[in-house]
Amino acid sequence: MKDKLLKIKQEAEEALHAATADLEELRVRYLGKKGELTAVTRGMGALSPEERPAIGALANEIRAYIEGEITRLKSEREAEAKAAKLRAERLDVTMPARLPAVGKRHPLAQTQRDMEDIFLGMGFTIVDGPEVELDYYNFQALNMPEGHPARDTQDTFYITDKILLRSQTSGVQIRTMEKTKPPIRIISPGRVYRSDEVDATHSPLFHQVEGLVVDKGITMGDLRGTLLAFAKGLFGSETRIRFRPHHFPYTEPSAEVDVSCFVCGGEGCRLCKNEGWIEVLGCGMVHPNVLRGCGIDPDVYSGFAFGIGIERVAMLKYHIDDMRLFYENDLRFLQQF
Ligand code: 2U9
Repeated sequence: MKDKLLKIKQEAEEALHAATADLEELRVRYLGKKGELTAVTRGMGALSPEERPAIGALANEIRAYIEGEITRLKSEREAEAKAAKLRAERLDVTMPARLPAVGKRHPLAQTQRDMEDIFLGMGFTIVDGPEVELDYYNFQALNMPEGHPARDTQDTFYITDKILLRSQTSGVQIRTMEKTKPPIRIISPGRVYRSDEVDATHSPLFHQVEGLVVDKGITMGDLRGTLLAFAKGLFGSETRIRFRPHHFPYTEPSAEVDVSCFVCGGEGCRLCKNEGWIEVLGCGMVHPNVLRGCGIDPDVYSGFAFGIGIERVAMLKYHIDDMRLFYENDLRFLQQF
């Protein structure tokens, strides 16, 4: 019986230490109720009382050995599996994070903000108004009665005879003058519409910033000072401006304003087409008819107004030669800003 036990131990030892050993199966095979060791110890009744203690002790020792080995091997395997899992799932927390895709402002929106900031700094307030406008606020109140030839240069889209898409933001200023007593110091940025064919410099929808100042004693000197400060703020502190006489029905006198070229400083280059000057805006002293129409006495008050195309400014600043790029939403264009 002793030989049998030692044989079991030897077999068990070999089986347990095989790399592929199924430990649970081996536990059942040797230690289970129907296991080999159990079968031997059951047969101990046939032994003589002298033999029994020694064989019993050996059987217990072998059982303990097998049990111990199974427990030890199991935890060894568990530890190995855990270590392998940790190795496989290794995470380098010091790696740089994947950056979220951050959007940025559209070049037109950025240009509009830059312009707004300059005027806000000079004490102007931003005023909004409707893009769908009455003929009265877009034309009539601006000294352009029905049939006035200047209406042709600002032809727009009509919803009815009397309702249209605004061709300039001036209606916002008219409404403000109707509602508020001077002093008035406002800008009205926003979308405007014209019935123009699309090309590199025209679009049926574009953007403007218009400005209006009305108070007692406002002169062209104030207009010039304001626009010079604006030009310096937008194009650099070395910028100069010049006025060229012009005509608008809503201002008198009227002027177009050029800035000295911010690329060559006035020497002449490709951007300014060797002129040294670049046209950027129109302006003038508010026409007395316009003031009167809003209930402001032109003998007491005077004012100046100006209009600036945002697309034109953005094209100059960013050296963009085709306006259509602003509206196509091609990321290869937009991501450059
Ligand atoms: C009121 C009175 C007068 C606004 C003005 C211009 C001159 C002008 C253009 C600039 C480029 C339009 O975007 S553009 O095509 N605008 O030249 N705008 S004076 O004059 C006003 C506005 C409101 C009550």
